[in-house]
Amino acid sequence: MARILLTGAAGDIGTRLRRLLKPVYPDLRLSDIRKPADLADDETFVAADLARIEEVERIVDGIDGIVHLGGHSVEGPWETILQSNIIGCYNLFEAARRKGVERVVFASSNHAVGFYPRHHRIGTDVTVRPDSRYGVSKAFGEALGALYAEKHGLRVLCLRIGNVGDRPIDKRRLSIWISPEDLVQLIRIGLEHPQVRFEILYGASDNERSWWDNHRAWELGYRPTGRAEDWREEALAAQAKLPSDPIGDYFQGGSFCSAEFDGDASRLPKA
Ligand code: 15L
Repeated sequence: MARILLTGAAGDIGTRLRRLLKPVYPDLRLSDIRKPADLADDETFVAADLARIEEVERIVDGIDGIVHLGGHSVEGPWETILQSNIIGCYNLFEAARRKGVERVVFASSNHAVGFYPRHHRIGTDVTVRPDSRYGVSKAFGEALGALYAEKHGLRVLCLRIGNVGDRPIDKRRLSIWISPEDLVQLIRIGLEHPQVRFEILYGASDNERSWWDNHRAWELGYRPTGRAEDWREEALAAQAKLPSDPIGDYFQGGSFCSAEFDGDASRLPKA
């Protein structure tokens, strides 16, 4: 895997990954709709709007493997999700096929399954239960990945990423946090592991309170070093300062579930 493209390079996760991926993949091409403000002299950047396939074909040309973080990374209006995450994701996979790219690591999200309750331990084979238009777009991306893997032989790893950061910032994140270094381990599995054809894994560190069965990641060699519980006290202290959110606190997706919620709350246990 010599030539790697990182989309979404100007975003929060992209900014962290640029620095961690460069020593592993020196021939790293960065892309985003806008140039990162802190682009270094040894970094290669090509701007592209994911909603325009001719621009996506240009950034994908000559590339062996793609780490696709690009798109809108939280809930947004339908038109935004449609252009960035639905059309943009289709363009990415289709351009990869046209240009003969071998592998794609797709940044999916825990929000593809956010409406599972927290007491429910889930694997990656459950029916999706998106908690937002954003979550729907991530489920769509996973489905596209499966199509391009089965029909066109692209090797695809979808990572249902929890929350990337230096440390877990509240109670929910104690279950879903992933360190940037552990995320890089998973990305390397997607770009290099010979057994990867189509896989969905959870992007989480070694978290005691995890809601997810991620045994397949371990089978593929994942050995996370981050442990959310090391920040237990700080995370729970931060949680204590947050307003109560009975719906968000019940479901895995947190506030993505409670936002715009006008469904049947009576099925939730009383606090
Ligand atoms: C995500 O998918 C988002 O990209 C990120 O901003 C966080 O909201 C994260 O999920 C989370 O669930 O904490």
